[in-house]
Amino acid sequence: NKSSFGLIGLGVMGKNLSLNIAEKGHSLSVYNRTIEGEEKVVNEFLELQEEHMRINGFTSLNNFIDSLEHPRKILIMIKAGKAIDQLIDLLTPLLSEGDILIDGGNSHYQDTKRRQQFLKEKKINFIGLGISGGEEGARKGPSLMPGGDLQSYDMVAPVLESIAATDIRGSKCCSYIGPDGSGHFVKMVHNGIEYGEMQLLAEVYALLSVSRSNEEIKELFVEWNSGNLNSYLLKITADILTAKEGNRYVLDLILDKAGNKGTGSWSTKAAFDLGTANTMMASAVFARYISSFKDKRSALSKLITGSSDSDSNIHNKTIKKAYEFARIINHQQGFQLLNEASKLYKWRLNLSEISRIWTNGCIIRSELMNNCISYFSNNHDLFENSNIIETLKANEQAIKSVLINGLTNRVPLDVFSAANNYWIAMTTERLSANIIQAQRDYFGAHTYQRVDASNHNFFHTNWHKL
Ligand code: NBP
Repeated sequence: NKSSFGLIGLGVMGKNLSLNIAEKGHSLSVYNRTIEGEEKVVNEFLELQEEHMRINGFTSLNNFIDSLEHPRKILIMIKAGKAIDQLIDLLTPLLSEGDILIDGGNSHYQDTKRRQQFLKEKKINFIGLGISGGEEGARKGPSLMPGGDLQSYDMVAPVLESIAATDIRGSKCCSYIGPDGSGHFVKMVHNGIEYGEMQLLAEVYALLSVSRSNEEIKELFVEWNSGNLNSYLLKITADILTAKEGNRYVLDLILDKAGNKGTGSWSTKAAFDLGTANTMMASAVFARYISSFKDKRSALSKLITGSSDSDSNIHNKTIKKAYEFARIINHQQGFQLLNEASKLYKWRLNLSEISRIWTNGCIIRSELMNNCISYFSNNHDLFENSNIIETLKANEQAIKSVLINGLTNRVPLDVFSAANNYWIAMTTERLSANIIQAQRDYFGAHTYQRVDASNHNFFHTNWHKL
């Protein structure tokens, strides 16, 4: 009896996805590499199997491959990067024409495209699958973003759709994204938006903790979460705030150095390549880097003596409005990056459908994401929606107050500032870029366009002669 599906890599994600797949009634073969004859990983995993599940474990790649029905459908859940190429090299001689490999790791979309082309020559199909939801999502229902050849997707859709989260209308949070690396690109931008959302909450916490207790902040977050600001990240941050070990907050025991696995900087680099202004995710990435300079920060902090000003008079409502404002900007920028990539790579991304599969199972699920389904059914840009513009206009004063409060209290507000600057610039008809153009022309004869010329010609001024 051959298995209908295979999974390689029994790490955190692989184990939970395997249990999820088997629970949905699919027969499954699993494989994990064995280092120095140690078969513990596979054996320990098989003990987690429940009675009704049909999982077979393997420590030999040959036996694993032989155990699968044709065409083989194999989900790879190992560390992204070189390990994937090494595994593909081991797998290709064992596979047959028409087999389908699915990479569920956080691989770079350009690597996915390269691997698809390489495997296509061998008549093996390759799907780049973005997965969000972490450990819990993997077990109970993740959000899935598959990209590659549509016919191959159709063949694995019954398994992928059966394990995905369900949205409020009962549809699965798994949808064909588009060709080549589009699934991994969309997952990467998901993470970029996630960086912005997380940093915003960290900044709200920093500002509020000037004058409020963790309990008070939690109460506020719980209240916000019952309305239109509802989100998974807000909910877990509320939980985190009051978690204690003995009589100490866990938060106070955690070193203030933020880690990262690179997807935020990949998104930001993609924004540079595509010429989009993803200032919030970029600021969030840099804020993490700055936090990691702990020793330098500690040393320099000793040089700042004397009491700085402080102002604890900021209203809860003001912070709430500023937070609402900045979240909209973060989403506007994130979807804009998707839209630009879609145009350049001809992916025909459906932003409304992407919003829908991000409404459950994933880390950035929220009420705002729910609303994005309808916002993007007619438009490609949140700024084209009049309700969005009205909300941003109505909250502009609040973000200004929040930034002033941050300056007064010496609290860095990287992403709030980025959100505000972007909005101000985007709603300003004439910016100071005329100076930039003049400087470029002065030192490098780079030329500039003129406001008094009706055509789009470029002009040069001999600045030294004026
Ligand atoms: P883990 O670190 O828990 O597991 C990594 C797995 O990769 C283990 O099974 C490990 O085998 C295997 N592996 C490595 Br490392 N190098 C290998 C190689 N050269 N050949 C074969 N197998 C190799 O990672 P995870 O959190 O399960 O993440 C797996 C993938 O899913 C990553 O790409 C990650 O970015 C992505 N992802 C993670 C999350 C999350 O929330 N954790 C969410 C979404 C996507 P071993 O047991 O022998 O070391």
